[in-house]
Amino acid sequence: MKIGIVCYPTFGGSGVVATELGKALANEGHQVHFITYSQPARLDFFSANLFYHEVSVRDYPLFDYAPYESALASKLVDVVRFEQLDILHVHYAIPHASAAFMAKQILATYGINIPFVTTLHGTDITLVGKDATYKPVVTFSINQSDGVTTVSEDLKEDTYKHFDIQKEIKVIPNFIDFNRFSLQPKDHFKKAIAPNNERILIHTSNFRKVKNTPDVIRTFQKVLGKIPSKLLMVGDGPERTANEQLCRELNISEDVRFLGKQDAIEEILSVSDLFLMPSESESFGLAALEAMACKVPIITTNAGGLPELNIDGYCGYMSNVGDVEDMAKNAIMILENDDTLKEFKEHAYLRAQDFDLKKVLPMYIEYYNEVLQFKSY
Ligand code: GMT
Repeated sequence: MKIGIVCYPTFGGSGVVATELGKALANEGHQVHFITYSQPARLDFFSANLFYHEVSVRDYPLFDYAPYESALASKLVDVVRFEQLDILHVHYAIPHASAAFMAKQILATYGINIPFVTTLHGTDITLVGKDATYKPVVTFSINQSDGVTTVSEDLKEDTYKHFDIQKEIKVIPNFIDFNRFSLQPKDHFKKAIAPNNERILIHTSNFRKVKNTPDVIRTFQKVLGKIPSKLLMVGDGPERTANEQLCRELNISEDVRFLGKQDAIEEILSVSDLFLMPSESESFGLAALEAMACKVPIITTNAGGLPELNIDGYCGYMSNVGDVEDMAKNAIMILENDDTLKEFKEHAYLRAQDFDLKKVLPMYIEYYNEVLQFKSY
């Protein structure tokens, strides 16, 4: 198959899923064309089946807001025509689904029928999409998609609840590539962070409000009161400065390290004992799955699709959003005893295997074939 993938090429979860999916499809012999405004973060190598087409938006004095959606639609028309793509797969509804719809209409005037699949990742529905500013366009372009997937049952239900959707939605969960994410021997690194063999807690995110990062710090403070430990805060974003300030106010800065954006996240996860994800909303929780693949148990909220990943009392624990007391109590329960920690680590790894790339990739390929079978103008 020749597949065009549109995504946000950043460190965000939707971009990671799109890029890893494209790479895996290319490994299977499919030809994959990424169409976006800059090289996706994890697409920094050569592969015979991978192509990248940059969407550039012309700067023009008349534009207060550069029309990216039109530039993307035009690029899609160009790439589909000249590379003879079979299918487009757009990740994140805004503005990718509507750009794909426009491209599809234009291509029909050339006698080309290109189906497009839209994958909804979370905030394109739960936060941004629901906003009246975008809702009619999001609703329309989901309904016009030839196929629609969500990354959890919860997101599927949310989409039906908040939008007037006539389309059947298919759930295909996030996945993990164990070739990259697995426990690695990084003892020297562990020693540098925790010289006295302290437990290492970790949070990775883009530090947006929805990630509820102050609760990471408050939970850690309570754990620190009982168990010698260190906290790694990985990533960057709008809340980071306030988080650093909070650590100073709580007088725990010495035990918290803000590492900023990191490429080799699997190496940092490999030295960690517990992952904290106190999100207000989370459609799946890819960062938690990455941790589990590296044998790191997870403390999460029960928001959104997290109960579809986390198994309470097995590979971690779940608490209500904001219940720092409960999260700290559960964290201590896992961390205070070596045997318990070991058991949770093994369970985290076993649970992650349910989302192995090898199991999820065929679901996408099967879905593309289904969509191609029923393609319509
Ligand atoms: O979590 C983020 O802030 C990034 C966001 C995105 O859209 O890139 O991630 C969303 O998609 C991921 C991949 O499908 C999911 O694993 C995340 O749970 C989801 N984030 C939220 O729902 C907040």
